[in-house]
Amino acid sequence: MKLRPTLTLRGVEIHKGILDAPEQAAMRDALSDVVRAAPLFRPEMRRGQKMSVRMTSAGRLGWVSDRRGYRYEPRHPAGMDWPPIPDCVLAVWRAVTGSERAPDSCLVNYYDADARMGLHQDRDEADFSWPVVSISLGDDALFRIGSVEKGGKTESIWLSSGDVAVLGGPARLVHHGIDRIRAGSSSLLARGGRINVTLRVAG
Ligand code: MD6
Ligand code: FE
Repeated sequence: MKLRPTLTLRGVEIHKGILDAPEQAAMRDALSDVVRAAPLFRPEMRRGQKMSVRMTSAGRLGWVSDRRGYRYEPRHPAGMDWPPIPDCVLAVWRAVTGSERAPDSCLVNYYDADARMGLHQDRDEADFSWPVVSISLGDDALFRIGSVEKGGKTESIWLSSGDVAVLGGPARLVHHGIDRIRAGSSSLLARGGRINVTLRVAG
């Protein structure tokens, strides 16, 4: 892993190309073990619409969404414990946060060619003084960043495989989302698509 000068967009710190190709492949393989232990599922939102992104988690707490709302749970909806967070993923958290405290939640999102994620804030965690660290693998994604307040101006940036984004400090609660994926832009994942991993101190 090489820490290079970061780029900052609306307070979000972006480390381009922090993972080289072998590191990306190792993380892909570690995440496929996570998915084998805790299968991807398509969460429902409060009104019953299904998200287009499929998800699972690793760590002590996993993020779930259903008609009862958004929250962290100690178990997968199918009942199993979440698997441990892979070491290669924890190493990225340590490198970009410098923190000794490990994250307790690792959300794994899988985007196929048509998946997207609407503008949202990450606000289901107990303590917003910890950053959220996000790792991109596979196809490029157009990441939109707005403000802490709803509405107003947004700016977008393409995230590529091996990039890491950090939402911390005054940017911890900015609105953000994924407008679209550039299908076929990466050959990292055999079936194509994109994986996004987000690390958090959740509870
Ligand atoms: C994604 N990312 O990149 C969606 N959340 O697929 C997020 O929702 C996100 O990138 C919190 C912090 C960083 C993120
Ligand atoms: Fe988010």
